[in-house]
Amino acid sequence: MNRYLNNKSLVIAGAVVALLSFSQCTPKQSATVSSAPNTTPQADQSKGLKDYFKDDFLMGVAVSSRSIRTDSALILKEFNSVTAENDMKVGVIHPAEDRWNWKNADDIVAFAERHHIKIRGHNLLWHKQGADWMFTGPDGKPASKELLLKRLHDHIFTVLSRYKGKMYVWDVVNEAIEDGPDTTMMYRESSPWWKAFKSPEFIEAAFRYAHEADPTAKLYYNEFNSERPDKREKIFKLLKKLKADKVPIDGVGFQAHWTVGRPSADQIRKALDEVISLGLEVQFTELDITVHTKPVEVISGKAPVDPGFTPEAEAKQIDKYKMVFDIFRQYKKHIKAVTFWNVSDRGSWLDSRGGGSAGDPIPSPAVFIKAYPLLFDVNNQRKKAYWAVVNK
Ligand code: 9MR
Repeated sequence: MNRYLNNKSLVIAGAVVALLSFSQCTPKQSATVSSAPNTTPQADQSKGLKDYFKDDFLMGVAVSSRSIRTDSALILKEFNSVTAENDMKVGVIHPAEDRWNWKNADDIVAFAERHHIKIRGHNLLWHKQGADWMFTGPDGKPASKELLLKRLHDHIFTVLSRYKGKMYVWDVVNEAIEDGPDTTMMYRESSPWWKAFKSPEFIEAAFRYAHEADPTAKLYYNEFNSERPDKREKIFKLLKKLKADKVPIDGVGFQAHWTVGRPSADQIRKALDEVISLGLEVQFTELDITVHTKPVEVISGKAPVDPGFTPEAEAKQIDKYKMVFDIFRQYKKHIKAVTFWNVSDRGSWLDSRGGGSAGDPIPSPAVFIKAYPLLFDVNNQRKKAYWAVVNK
């Protein structure tokens, strides 16, 4: 009886939430938001994603020092792994040679430890959100390779020593492959790291330093658009080279910034098969599936049209999420974790990019179009896509 009452009140609560969000939307959005409640009465409300997938892989989420406070109930109920969305990146944590911003990163680590949640380290070398000071020598000229390697070494040793044994994985190098379709353009040559080295030496060095600093952490190469055949080919080449050079790499992070339109199941499987053939493990490290297939078009002088979370978009997103989790389950032996990039549709990094995904052109001037890419809605409630994912 009690159970019936609980479920019934949840349905009513869901309907109230849906009504409230309906009334808060802009007219364009309100006309298209699905009025169906987000909760499924038959579901076991005591379980979260981490419980549904406990025999398969860890379920993770990108957090900030703010979201571990504001969204802690949802995080603790649903997830058993966290990644700092920004707070451990080189430029954020180490903004000057002699200055370290540990506070936010420490808070996230303490939160995770307190609640027995695992922590992915993100990241140790990236062309973005890096530390500009690393690239300038004491004489004001570009730093030499030797100085850059020393700084990279010292950075990695300081961070990994502080968090030794606390991170189960580090994204050591992020996005070093050129995103464009030309397969002869292998590396991201616009990166300050490439410009300084003109070879992948810095990539190998970062892995070796990380392994020395914390031999217990698994070390990953992390990349986006990894399933697109031309980029997949380039990533595979890099991975083969790292393995041949005996670089201590354990796994590959597929960022999985996807849309309802891409990638196809076949593309995901092929990319997974290649990585696995090299004896590497896999994580999906930054999963989100925007409901837009491309960023919204900006026509000068006209306000951009936000299509909103239409029933059609919702249906496509449900299908896509179901498809990708079916694949994840099939490959569970090799997949160690699936991490969502942001907590809920209330705030996604994609919203300020015109609703498009990673690698898509960002509309200029910036356009705010909600991407609705996650399993929880703007009120932190489970979406229908959530149930499609957990109900096999
Ligand atoms: O989500 C992050 C966003 O808040 C930052 O502004 C952005 C800076 O480029 O980085 C985002 O996270 C990125 C991640 O660290 C690496 N893969 C791509 C993610 C989205 O850009």
